[in-house]
Amino acid sequence: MRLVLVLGDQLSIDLSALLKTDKAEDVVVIAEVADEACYVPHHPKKIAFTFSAMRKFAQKLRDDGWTVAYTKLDDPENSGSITGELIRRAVEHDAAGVVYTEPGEWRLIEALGNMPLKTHSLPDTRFIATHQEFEEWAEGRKQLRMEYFYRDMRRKTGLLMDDDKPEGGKWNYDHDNRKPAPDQVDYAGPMQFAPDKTVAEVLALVGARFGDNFGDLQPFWFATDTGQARQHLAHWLKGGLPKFGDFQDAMLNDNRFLYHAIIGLYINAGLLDPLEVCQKAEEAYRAGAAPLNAVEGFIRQIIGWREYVRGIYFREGPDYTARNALGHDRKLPAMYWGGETKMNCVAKSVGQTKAEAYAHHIQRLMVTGNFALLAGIDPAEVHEWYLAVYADAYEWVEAPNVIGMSQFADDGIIASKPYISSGNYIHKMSDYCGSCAYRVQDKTGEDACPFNLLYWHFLDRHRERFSGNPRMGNMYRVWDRMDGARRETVLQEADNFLQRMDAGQPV
Ligand code: FAD
Ligand code: DLZ
Ligand code: SF4
Repeated sequence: MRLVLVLGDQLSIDLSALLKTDKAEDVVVIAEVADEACYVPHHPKKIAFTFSAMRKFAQKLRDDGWTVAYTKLDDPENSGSITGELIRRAVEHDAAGVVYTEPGEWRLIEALGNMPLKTHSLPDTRFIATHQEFEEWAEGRKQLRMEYFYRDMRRKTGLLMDDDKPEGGKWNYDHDNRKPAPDQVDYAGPMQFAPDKTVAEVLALVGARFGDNFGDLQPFWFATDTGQARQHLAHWLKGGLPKFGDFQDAMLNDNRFLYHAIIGLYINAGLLDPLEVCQKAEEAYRAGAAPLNAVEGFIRQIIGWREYVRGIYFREGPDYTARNALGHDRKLPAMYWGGETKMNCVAKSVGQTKAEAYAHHIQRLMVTGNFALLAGIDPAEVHEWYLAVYADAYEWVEAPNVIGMSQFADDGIIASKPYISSGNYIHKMSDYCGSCAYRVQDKTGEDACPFNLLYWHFLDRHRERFSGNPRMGNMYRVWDRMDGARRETVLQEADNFLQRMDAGQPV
């Protein structure tokens, strides 16, 4: 007999390791371990979601006839690591070896590869593109533009295709999307599930062990099995998808979810299959229940961006998370962990992250990510923060988004220019600025929006690297045309702001 490892983000009944082994002979190993729960200080909701879904998946496997060796976190025999548990179970069951599906993180790939047991690693077939397909696509290209990769994924899956042409004649309908924040949101938000007995037990454990981690454990309402996740998906397809594209980039003080799907955590943990999700969205379009701009935009996020960032993570190798092309070395300020800040956009984005283990893409990119980049925060600290605080965060997807897209620390593999903006963009896309202590209109002075000051500070300190970038020339021309004394004031005020922040003063 062999052991079959199932990790906390591999909770799929069609996982390659389960398909290639034998339920009559082999033993599934699922383990709650301190190493995985503590390698970053995960949000308590994320840990509770993971353990609850693991326990329910183990029960589903047992119901399906598998033998499961499940280790709970508080099991006195728990060795504390995935490899430790495999070794312990191998002795217990006299196993000939371990079969597993490739993990989504180099750290674990290396640890499993170095175990003193016979191992057999299988590809993770829950993705649309194989590693080889991504490599072949990337080979020889000067720039790895997601858009072209996405078109290949459309052709491969047949999603939104009209024979060999894109549905509606265009591959991308983004110019119809991304409207400013709406006055009213006519979708009630994600479906919420009351904790059942399994979840309640996990909540007690997580509250006792991880109650001091950043993040609110209660109220806990995530789906924790595939049936619930599918119910939530159906609810969102009906109520959220039709306006998903329109308000994808909008942000509101009083609405944490807008029309977003809140399914990243379910897909990444294995509760929902990405292709199934996209097919359901396409069905909604074909039935006339959602417009093409919404459905195309949504499908692009999943078969485009999600697959593309995974390709980059595995192509770039284990050192990717240590990259720091811009040489940023400032410490992550306390406001990211809930410390006081006068910047309403940051307070709201961090506040909802603390409450929900969730913020949507533009909050992650253009508020917390933008601020960290403008302020010159060490990308490794930024990366650890994102990996810890979001329920959907696993390194293969988080690192390219943070190190690459958001912090430009990979020197432009993902982003052709840094995602930076002054307060103006946040003002346009949200209602945050109206209730902020700073004034978004002010470019200098005591009340000036810090994004306005830091924006020029960033451009000025990275002039050598970016002034030749054709997409940034305009920004430098505006800066250079500014009166010299005014430029001095901006830089001085930005420095003062950073000094106050570094000294731990609320800014
Ligand atoms: P929606 O906005 O409704 O989008 C639907 C789905 O599209 C998502 O669930 C996700 O599966 C996929 N998707 C959309 N954008 C991306 C993207 N850029 N990369 C990969 N998949 C995408 N996503 C994660 O899954 N895990 C992360 O740890 C993560 N960290 C991020 C960090 C930063 C700095 C940024 C800018 C983005 C990050 N993203 C991450 C991408 C994106 O923000 C989330 O996938 C999304 O906010 C999840 O919420 P949702 O399910 O409501 O998504
Ligand atoms: C995120 C997470 C947590 C909090 N705990 C566990 C765990 O105890 N056992 C486990 O198998 N997986 C856990 N996970 C998910 C893993 O961290 C994830 O499989 C790796 O990071 C690879 O993506
Ligand atoms: Fe954020 Fe500046 Fe607007 Fe305040 S004024 S909410 S700091 S963008």
